[in-house]
This record gives sequence, C-alpha cells and structure tokens, in this order.
Amino acid sequence: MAEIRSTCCYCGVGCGVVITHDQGHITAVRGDPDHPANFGRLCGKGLSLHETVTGHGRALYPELRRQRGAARKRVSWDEALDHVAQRFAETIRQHGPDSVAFYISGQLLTEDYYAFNKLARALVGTNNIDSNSRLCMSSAVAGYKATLGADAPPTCYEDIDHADCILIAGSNAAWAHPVLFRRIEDAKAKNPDLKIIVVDPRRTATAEIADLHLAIEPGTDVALFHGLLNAMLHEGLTRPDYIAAHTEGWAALETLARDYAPETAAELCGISSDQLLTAARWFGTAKATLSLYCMGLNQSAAGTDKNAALINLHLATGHIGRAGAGPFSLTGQPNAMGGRETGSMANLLIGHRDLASDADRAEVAQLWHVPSIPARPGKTAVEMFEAIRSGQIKAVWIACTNPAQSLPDQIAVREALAAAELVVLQETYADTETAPYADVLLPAAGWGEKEGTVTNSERRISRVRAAIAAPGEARPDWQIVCDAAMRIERELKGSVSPLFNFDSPRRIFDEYRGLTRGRNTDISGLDYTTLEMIGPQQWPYREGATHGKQRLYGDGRFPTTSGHARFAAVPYRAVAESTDARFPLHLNTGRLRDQWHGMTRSGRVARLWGHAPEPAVALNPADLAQHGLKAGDIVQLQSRRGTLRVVAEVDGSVAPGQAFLPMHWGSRHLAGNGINTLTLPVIDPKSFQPELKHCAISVSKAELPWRLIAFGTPRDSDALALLARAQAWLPQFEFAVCALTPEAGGVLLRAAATQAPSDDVLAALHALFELDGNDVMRYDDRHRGNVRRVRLNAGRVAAVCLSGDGTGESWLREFHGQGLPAAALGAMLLAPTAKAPGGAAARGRIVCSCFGIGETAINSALRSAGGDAANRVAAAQQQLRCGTQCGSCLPELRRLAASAVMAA
Ligand SMILES: Nc1nc2c(c(=O)[nH]1)N[C@H]1C(S)=C(S)[C@@H](COP(=O)(O)OP(=O)(O)OC[C@H]3O[C@@H](n4cnc5c(=O)[nH]c(N)nc54)[C@H](O)[C@@H]3O)O[C@H]1N2
Ligand SMILES: Nc1nc2c(c(=O)[nH]1)N[C@H]1C(S)=C(S)[C@@H](COP(=O)(O)OP(=O)(O)OC[C@H]3O[C@@H](n4cnc5c(=O)[nH]c(N)nc54)[C@H](O)[C@@H]3O)O[C@H]1N2
Ligand code: SF4
Ligand SMILES: [Mo]
Repeated sequence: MAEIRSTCCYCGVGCGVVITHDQGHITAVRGDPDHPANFGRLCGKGLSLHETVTGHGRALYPELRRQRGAARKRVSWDEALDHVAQRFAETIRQHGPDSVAFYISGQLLTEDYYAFNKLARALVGTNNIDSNSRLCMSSAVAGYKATLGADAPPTCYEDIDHADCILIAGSNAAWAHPVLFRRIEDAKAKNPDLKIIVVDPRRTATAEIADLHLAIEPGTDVALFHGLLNAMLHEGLTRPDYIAAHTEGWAALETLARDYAPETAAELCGISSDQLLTAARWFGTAKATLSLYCMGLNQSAAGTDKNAALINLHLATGHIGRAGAGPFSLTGQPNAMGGRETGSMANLLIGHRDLASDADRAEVAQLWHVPSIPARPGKTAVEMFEAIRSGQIKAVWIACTNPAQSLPDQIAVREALAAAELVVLQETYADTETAPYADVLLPAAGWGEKEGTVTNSERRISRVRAAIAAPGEARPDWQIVCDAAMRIERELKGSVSPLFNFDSPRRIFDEYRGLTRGRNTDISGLDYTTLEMIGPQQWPYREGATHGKQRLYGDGRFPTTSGHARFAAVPYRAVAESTDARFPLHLNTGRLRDQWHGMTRSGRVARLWGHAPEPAVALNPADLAQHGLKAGDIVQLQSRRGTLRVVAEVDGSVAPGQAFLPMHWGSRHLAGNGINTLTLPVIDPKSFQPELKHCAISVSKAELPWRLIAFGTPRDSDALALLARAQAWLPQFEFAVCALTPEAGGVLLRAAATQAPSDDVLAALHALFELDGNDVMRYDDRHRGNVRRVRLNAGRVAAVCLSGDGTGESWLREFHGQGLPAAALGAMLLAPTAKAPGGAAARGRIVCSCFGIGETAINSALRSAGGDAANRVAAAQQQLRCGTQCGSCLPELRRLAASAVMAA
C-alpha cells in the first residue's frame, strides 16, 4: 500500500486528495487534511473517485478509420499520429490555417492546455482554439475584464469566514461546490448574524440555507442588480469616497440606475419590493459582503452584463479588496482557470495578454521564437461548430470534452460532426456520445494516471499526481499533443524545431511560468519544487515570493490604463427566447448533486445513482395539472430545435411556468440526442457564451402504451458490461432509459413504444438480462399483453422483465435492491398486482448516498426525534449515520426536518 497526494478532477473547488494505491490499483481516496481548499473534506463524487478507475469503457489503443462509414481499427501510435499530422498539414496547405480547429477543455491540466495552445498559435498559426469553458466561465472572464480590468477573482475561500453578508446568485453550490458549501454552513453556524441571500428561480438545496431567497424570473438578474443599486443609492448605502478614488464611469451608471426603482425592478424580477429592499440593506450595511456566482449568471445571452452588474454593486459599496468582501465567480471545472491563464481560448492570449494588441502578440511570438502570432480572432465554441457544419472548418481536434452531449442545439452539432472531413478525439473513454463521430481516437491517460497542475476558483495552483500507470496504450494529454505537433511541423516545414521538445510536464510548466513574468498572473517564482515543499499556492507568485497572494486590489488600484475600476452601465435585456402560446414553459437546465456532466465517470459508480435514479424533467404540480399530466408520465418536450421524451417528475421547488432538466442526460442514458437537443445556441455578444439556462418549450403526454421495465444483476456480476449492452438498445425505442441500480449491482432498462415490439426483440431483451434459462419464472398473458419474467438467485430477486403494463414494478425493485428473501413468495412474484405481497416497504429516494439511506427511514427518524429542526437532524444522523460522511445531503436533511417540525 502506498499513498500519494493529488487533486480531485471534478469541480473547481479543487479539493486535495490522498490516493491509496496498491500494485497498480487505486484502492481508496480520502480528503487531504493539509489542503487549504478542503482541509480533509470531500463530497460524494470525490469520495468515490477510486471507483471510477475501473477500466470499463476506456479508450485503450489508438484507433483510425481512413474512410467515413468504415469502422475504426486499432492502429499503432505512429500510424495514428502520422495520419493526424498528414491530414492536418494537407488541410492547412490547401485551405489555410483557419480551416482547422481545436476544441479543448477546462478539465485538461495547465501543461496540456499550454501544449495545445502553442500548437495552435505558434505552429499552425490559427486562433481557432476554444474550450468548453466557453459554455462555462467566459461571461465571468468578460465581466471581470470589463469592470476590474483583468480576469482575476479578487477573493479567496477564507473570505467566507469573514463575510457577514453572502449573496449567492445563480449558483447551486450545495450540489455543485459541496465542500465550499460546507464552509458556508460552518460560517453560518459560527455567526448566526451572517445574512445569506440566494438568487435563483428555483428553490434549490442552496436556497435552504438562505435568510432570503429571491426566486426571480429567469434571466432578470441585471434588473435585480440595478434595482439593488437604486435602493442602496436612496438609502445612502453607497461609498462615494471609494467611487471617487478608485472607479470611473459612475455618472452613466447612476443615471441608468434611476430607471430601476425598487418597485419597477421587483416587478420585472417577479419578487416583492420588500424583498429587494431587504437584500439591498443587507448587502449595503454589512461590514463585508461576498458574492458567489456561477452558471445562473454566466450561461446567458446577457451573461457578461449580469456579471458586470453584480460587480458594480461591490465597487459602489467598496465591498472589494478586503477580508470577506468581493465578487467571487465560482469556477466549474477543475482547471477552467488554467485555461484562462494560459490564454487557451479563441479570444485570449497567454498570461492575460490581449490578442487584439500588436505588441502583446509580438511579445508572445518573440518568447516562443516564432515569426508571429495570428491576429484574426478564432471561432468560439458555438461559432466553431457552426463553421464546421458549413464546411469552413474542415478538421477538428477535440480533447477532454464531449460536444455531442454538452453543446446546445444538438441536431446542428451532430450535423457538424458528421460533416467534418476529419474529427480527432482525444478521450479517456471510447463510449462517449462524440466517439462515434471520431475518425481518429487517441486514448488519453485519466485522473490518477497523469501529472501536472490545476488552478482552482481562488487562483490556487495545486499539483495533480499519478498513482498508477494508464491502461493499455493510453498516454498523458501533453505528450500526445507534443508528439503530434512535432509530426505536424515536419509535414509543414520539413524539419523539427525545439518548439515541442518537452520530456515532462515540469518542463512545460517551467516554460509557461517564464511567459507570465511581469504579467498579473505572474508565477515566475513558483515551480514544482516549491509546490512540493510549501503546498498549493495562489497566483500571483512572483520571483522571490514566499507565498501567493490571497486577495487582490486591497490598494484600490486596478489593472486598467487609469488604474481605476470601471462601472458598466448596461440596461437589462430579457432572455433571448421568450415563452409564447406554442412554447409556454421556460426550460432551465443544470446539475444534479451526484453526477458529473456526461457521466463518463460518475455514471459508472452505482451508488451515485441513488439520488436521481433515472432521467426526469422536474415540473411544478400546477403545470402537471394544467397539462393533464401526473408524475411518472412519459412526456414529450419540444423546443424550436427538437424534441425529447423523458419522464415527468413533480417538484415544488420549480416555479410554475418553468421546467428543470439536469444537463447530464445524453444519448448514453436516454434515447434520442440528449437534453441539449432542446437548448438554444444564441450567444452573448461580449463573451460568446451560449444561453444554456433558458429556452422555451412545450410539454405534452407521449402516448406510448407499450411499456417495458427490465432490471437485474448479471450472473457474472459485471454490471458495467451489462450496462454497455443495454445502452446499445436505446436507439431501438421511441422512449428508453438505461441506468445502474444504486444497489444490488444491477442495471435497469425502461422502454416505451406505440406498439409492442416483435417477439424476437422481447426474447433478445430477456436474454440480455439472463431471463431465458430454465430457472426463470414465466407468466404470459398475451391477451392483456403482459409478459413477465423473474429470476431468483439464492432466494433473492436477481432479474425481472415486465413487458405490458408493468404493474408491480415498485415492489419488485425493492425486493431486488434490498435483497429481500423472495423464494417463499413463489408464483406471487409474477402476479401483476400493485401491492407488495409483504416485506417490501418502499424506502423512497436515496438521500444519503454514502450510506444508502432512503427518504422513508429519514422521515421516520426525524418525526420520532422531536424538538427543532437541528435537533431532529442530529438525531437522524446518530440513528442512521445519514449526512455524517461527506455532508452533501445535509441541506436536504434540514429541509425534511423542517417539514417534520411543521407536521408536528
Ligand atoms: N455535482 C456536480 N457538480 C458540479 C458539476 C457537475 O456536473 N455535477 N459541474 C461543475 C461545473 S463545470 C460547473 S460550471 C458548476 C456549475 O455550478 P452551478 O452554476 O451552481 O450549477 P447549475 O445547476 O448549472 O446552475 C446553478 C443555478 O442557476 C440557476 N439559474 C438558472 N437560470 C437562472 C437565472 O436566470 N438567474 C439566476 N440567478 N439563476 C439561474 C439554476 O436554477 C441553478 O440552480 O458545477 C460544477 N460542479
Ligand atoms: N444544457 C446545458 N448544457 C451544458 C451545461 C448546462 O448547465 N446546461 N453546462 C455546460 C458546462 S458549464 C460545461 S463545463 C460543459 C461540460 O461538458 P463536457 O466537457 O462535454 O463534459 P464532460 O462529460 O465532463 O466531458 C469531459 C470528457 O473528457 C473525458 N476525460 C476525462 N478526463 C480526461 C483526460 O484526462 N483527458 C482526456 N483527453 N479526456 C478526459 C471524459 O471522459 C469526458 O467525456 O457542459 C455544458 N453544457
Ligand atoms: S467539492 Fe467534491 S467534486 Fe468538488 S473538488 Fe471537492 S471533492 Fe471534488
Ligand atoms: Mo462548467
């Protein structure tokens, strides 16, 4: 057994982990007690990281197809990379450097990012390099630059402990940044006077902790922030001295703010003016106000304006540059920051240089020893795929992102991928939604297998370390890029220069930090050895420094030409696609607590399925009633771009007139093109970020009378292999979902169609779940269309397939999941009865995934405990252990406890 320190590869909190490994296997992960981002804590996703390193579905060998339509074949690295080099060089020679593009990811390490960026800018000569951070952080980048002059979060995590007002806007941190949220809970427990304001159209788990929840109408944040400024002006809560000394552009903003009287703004936002005034007073009178914000602000056609309007409030009240105060954008991905620092996006340049500046480009060219850096801005993510679709871009190299799942307007995206002359995909997994479009598949080393650095939300750089070797022939991303780059150079120039002569990530980091010297991201004083010795550090970290810089702008000087911060006076604009009679609902999308994006990793961990066991759209009870629907119905969602069938779920936290779809469900778990079939590709004109949070949809019942539910534990207990085989069936049905069962090592397939399929299809599905042998119990009522199969193993339900009306599904699932003795029930197991024949109490949704505790047990513990909500939570924790490990379910435990108090 050995241990090694690294960083969690999921969210931007950037928790330190300690990996335990043994003879080439990662056996456990725990929080690093010394890491300043988490001090030993991890959330449920971090705690299950070792379970993602299973090898299942991994891309193991380079694969290549020379002709479209043919199958990819395993080839050597040399053959794959020579092919990439020849095709890229050929395309560049024929159509120019802008006919190729790189679409990369905020989950790459800084060294990977650097290599890609150098390849595009220094060698190929194109700025067509963009990343999935365009879907994520680009409005935050543009918002910071427009106001503070540079893309730098001025704050740090410790500010949470010093603030006495925290505004959380468009962030469901309880689910998306759980370890940071634990710190907010701690701060609140220590200081009950800490005021927390949550701005979110939904009553999220984060809103549970709020003293004030502003459930604004979708997309009205700018109106809210201007309204708050108006109120603060009236009440004398702004800081004229700070404004005069450190800012510019105030007059225009003050004039604009007059249009947003509290009543006017509150009405636009659908809240009361009292709520708005309370928020303004808390924000303005606090000694230190901290704002945390995320995708509810960024993923909008007015995302930059939302960011800037919030930063205005901090500048106007002087809540910046001090302990506990400032605008703090939470980064989504573990290294979105590294991508921004290395300038690896279409409109950025390394070290926060300006792509539009001749001098900056010349300086970078000189540092890289190349003649020039191209001036023409590159295509940003959505534009890039549009250019691929139209044939303007012919070859695209995609790494560490899954565009056939995560980009908006999937039908168009998939047309683009199909139209491209060459798609190179550099992935850890071979079974993503994007993989079928790849002409070349380059297998990448993943978390636990690669070395480098990442920067978290608070500008802190941490080391990522390898514990085990990558499987098969997979290689680290930086190495793949450097190897390919040298081949491309040979093709283009006939010889190879030292441009990509790196033999380790350390060498890349050293070159990179040299390029930051004198810039505001200066880390010239920070190398791997320093990180090794003194641990993770925040930038800037200049030559000779002994520690990084905790907070920025304490001196009131900003990185603008005048040294003053700039107010942004931009009026509110409504969401890009409004609802109407045909598309009456606002569709909001976002995250689940226990899943990560396209689920290539989290989706392979059974217990992470407990909290949200199947894809579903959340609707307010009033909307269900109005559309004649009930929970569990299969519904058809339609937008101007496409349709999606999914199960409807009743959810009072979603406001009437709105719907919420988790962003995770793509074509690997749901028939069709995934949830982004519906979403809108309209982009913010300043940040180029698409409006993923809002589009207009209609909902109607999908009339699919034939139903099938199959679930079971495979005899060889290889659930992930069965999942892969079940997923292959998804496209066969008008509606279908595939999932892991959180317990019993099983897989679930649910399907529906207008008509029953042929007997052959049913027989194949029975065979899939091993329901075709002699030991299987059978019930065929062809007249009613009910065909039922049950297999027992050691007296427990091992597999079930119910075709027809599906009666009895819920109790059969309890028998399977809980492993209840079932042999004595005999033929009762086949009876199409809705009521459990005994012994299978429904446990409800699993709230605590660490210990697999369901809602039913939690509710009964909470009810029998008595006392106030906090007492009841403590009692349930003691009795059931729920919420005592990672703590991610604490907000829900508190909500359930509050209802128990109400009911008492
Ligand atoms: N569990 C989990 N955690 C993650 C991730 C994951 O996949 N799973 N992904 C990571 C990544 S890359 C990111 S970017 C972050 C995202 O983290 P968050 O941004 O916190 O998560 P989301 O759920 O996308 O969106 C946040 C909230 O914005 C709200 N919202 C929608 N429209 C509006 C609006 O107009 N105004 C306001 N004020 N709010 C609105 C939504 O209702 C939602 O609750 O999470 C990171 N952490
Ligand atoms: N509707 C809607 N859509 C959204 C969002 C939303 O809120 N709503 N959010 C958007 C946001 S904020 C984001 S960040 C994107 C995320 O969208 P994606 O980037 O598509 O999400 P992931 O599934 O994390 O994709 C990362 C891929 O990289 C692979 N991978 C993991 N590690 C490595 C590695 O080390 N090397 C390589 N080469 N590959 C690796 C994984 O298997 C995975 O397929 O989705 C966006 N799309
Ligand atoms: S909060 Fe969870 S997902 Fe985010 S870095 Fe920490 S352990 Fe990983
Ligand atoms: Mo993100």
